[in-house]
Amino acid sequence: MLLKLTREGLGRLIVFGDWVSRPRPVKRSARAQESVNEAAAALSLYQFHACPFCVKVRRNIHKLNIPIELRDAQGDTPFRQELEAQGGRVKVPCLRIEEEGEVRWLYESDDINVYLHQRFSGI
Ligand SMILES: N[C@@H](CCC(=O)N[C@@H](CS)C(=O)NCC(=O)O)C(=O)O
Repeated sequence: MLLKLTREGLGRLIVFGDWVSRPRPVKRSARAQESVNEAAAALSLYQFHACPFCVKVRRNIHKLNIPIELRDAQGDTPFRQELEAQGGRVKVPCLRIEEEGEVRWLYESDDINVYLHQRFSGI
């Protein structure tokens, strides 16, 4: 119980720290941003609000200015069940990627950030 509270408190502190120190999002031409927005429609991030690994990925998403849908998988939610049933396990963050009719579930915050950088930082 105490451990859970400490973890939750620390998570919230990290969320606050992120909020006060967020980097500015990149600016693109309207056309480039539109193409990013279109690509982002095929992505969604399964996450917990106060998870430090999720904060790391959300920070990157914010900086790269990608409108990715965030899906809260904490508690007994449909998104949690979806993550477990289709992704294979409840671990966040996890990026759901739809590609040519196929769905891929990418776990690990570092791998997600590398993927997003490779795909969006040059646009
Ligand atoms: N190495 C992973 C660590 C992710 C991790 O430990 N996530 C925790 C939340 S902070 C989790 O999903 N735990 C499973 C659970 O709480 O059910 C990463 O960098 O993404």
